[in-house]
Amino acid sequence: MSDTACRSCGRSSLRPFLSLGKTPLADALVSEERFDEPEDVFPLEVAFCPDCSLVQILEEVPPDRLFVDNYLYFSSFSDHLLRHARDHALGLIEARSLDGDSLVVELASNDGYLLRNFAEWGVPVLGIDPAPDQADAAEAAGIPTLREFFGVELAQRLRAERGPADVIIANNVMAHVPDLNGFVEGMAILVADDGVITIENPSVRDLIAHCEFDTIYHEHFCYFSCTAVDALVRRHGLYLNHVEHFPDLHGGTLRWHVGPTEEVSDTVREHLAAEAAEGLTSFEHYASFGARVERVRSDLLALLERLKGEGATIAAYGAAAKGSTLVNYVGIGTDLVDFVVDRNVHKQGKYMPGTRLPIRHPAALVDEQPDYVLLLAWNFAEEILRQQDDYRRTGGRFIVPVPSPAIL
Ligand code: DWN
Repeated sequence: MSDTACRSCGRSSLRPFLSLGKTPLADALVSEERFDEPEDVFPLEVAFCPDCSLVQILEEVPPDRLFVDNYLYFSSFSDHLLRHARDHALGLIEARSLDGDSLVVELASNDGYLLRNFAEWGVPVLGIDPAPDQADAAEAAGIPTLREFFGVELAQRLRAERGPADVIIANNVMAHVPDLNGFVEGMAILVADDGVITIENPSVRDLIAHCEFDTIYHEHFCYFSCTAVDALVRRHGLYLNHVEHFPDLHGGTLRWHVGPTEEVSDTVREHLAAEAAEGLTSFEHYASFGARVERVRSDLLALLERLKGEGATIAAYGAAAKGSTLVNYVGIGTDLVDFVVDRNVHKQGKYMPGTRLPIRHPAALVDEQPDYVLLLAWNFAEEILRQQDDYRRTGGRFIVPVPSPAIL
């Protein structure tokens, strides 16, 4: 039992079920100049709240440390994600009859990858993102962006200055905020009475089912089920009215449609019932997860060591935050993996946190033709394997680490 209060309901009955040790910050890639400098590490321990079913980490790294200083994640480096965002935007424009008199606000709008779809249709938008480089990129694309963290104060100011938002979009951000109730209260303040809030995050049900432990890192304070989201939003006078599941995005993502009016659809009841039936509302469901994670670690290490022992050369693909959790928890250094490739130009030339794997351009795979490539960005496997057809046609083979290590 931990005396830490639950980020949602505030009760102090959290039950830890997994520890990934002390790890560096997943997106804190290391520059050449700082290669030899020690980096801060923080405990990475996950707990379950038996009172509201929220899964969450116990450590709290300050958000400006996580998302402002040298934050290198840009959404626009995935074609799959860009298509997903466009479908979402066009669907909302039609379903909500959005037009020049509407207002769409995105929380954690990154480089404008999503809002630009609304702007192209003449729908007024506002991005909110404290990461300066991403906000600069959004502004350069014509997306007005406030460089702030979202919460009650900003919501009140925006509602007073610009009026209510017809649509609030919060993709991959609600898991990233330590003050979870302040964030949701802010959305309740800003959303129009007939408006909608769409919230997207990876599903903790998929995380446990597919052993996606590498998606656990300090940026992700919380790991959501529909059960936990339903309790959370109702605390702020909002209702979980509809749920969409995207099994192929980020290892399994849920999109929750939330609003000030109770119009609960069957999709919500179905997901709540399935989560209860599968055990997501009880500690026992999570209690065995640690042993499964340990099995992936030992199996993956054994596979890489065997291949290396046979004289194979191994690289990796995707300097992802999840990749950082994986290589540091499993212990994958340059003794096993020569380099990591990544399309994000801001990451190339840097090193992975902790194990210091060098990050290069994807062309290195064809140039150097390693025998194997460990796919750290497994959530984009289809897109990346298609893109790396040349490497594979000349005999290169990919290894996926989860749900269990396998050579494709
Ligand atoms: O919640 C978060 C998720 C949504 O994105 C953020 N906190 C941080 C980030 O997590 P991540 O870094 O694990 O996300 P990705 O998008 O799975 O990372 C994929 C990495 O692979 C990126 O660095 C981009 C790169 N990539 C690539 O090199 N070639 C991606 C694709 C699709 C490609 O074709």
